[in-house]
Amino acid sequence: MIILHHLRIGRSIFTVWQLEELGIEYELNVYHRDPATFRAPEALKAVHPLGKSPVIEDGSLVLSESGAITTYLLEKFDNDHQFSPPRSDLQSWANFTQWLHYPEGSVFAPLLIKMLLLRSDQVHEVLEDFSAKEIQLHLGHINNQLGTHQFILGDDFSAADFGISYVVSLAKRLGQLEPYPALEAYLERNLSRPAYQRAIERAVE
Ligand SMILES: N[C@@H](CCC(=O)N[C@@H](CS)C(=O)NCC(=O)O)C(=O)O
Repeated sequence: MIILHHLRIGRSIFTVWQLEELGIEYELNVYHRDPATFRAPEALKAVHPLGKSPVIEDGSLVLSESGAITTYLLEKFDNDHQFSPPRSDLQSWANFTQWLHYPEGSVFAPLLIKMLLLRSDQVHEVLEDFSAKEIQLHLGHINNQLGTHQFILGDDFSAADFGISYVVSLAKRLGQLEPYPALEAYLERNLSRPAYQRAIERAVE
């Protein structure tokens, strides 16, 4: 059985959501952040040397990185390609892969800089300027890709929506979503899915 090591609060709730969408049985190990430092507890280092979450175990496999975990779970459980195109449709698959890796690869870093700036009482002009421009670039790009569609790859939900929802939700938490009502609606559409609601019920005890 898949074991998910889930840290509250953080991006692994989006992995819980994926497991719920796939409808598979899984075990959930919940960890809490250190209240003083807001970092992961040492116990996560016993699971994986980085001590971060999400991490899944499947037998002898220990896998970190949310994008890799998504890919693995799709390969193993999405046999009828409900959540991703088959590799035989190479162009669609490549496009899907691009949107799967984009959130962690490009969008997260400027949001993280913004998050740290909000915690700082000093002025960091270079970082402010960089993060503001990059956040605008990436949220604009996601907004354009979405257009009038329901989900990031069109009108069907796909596994690319897990990571995109994560960075859009983080942008919302950082007060960056106001110029993008379509992204607000997109987030609401995703987070109101029954599988996400089940994930919240199970993971937030
Ligand atoms: N690129 C990794 C990032 C993993 C990561 O940084 N997870 C955060 C939770 S959102 C974490 O474990 N932070 C706790 C810490 O660094 O102490 C992924 O996509 O899984």
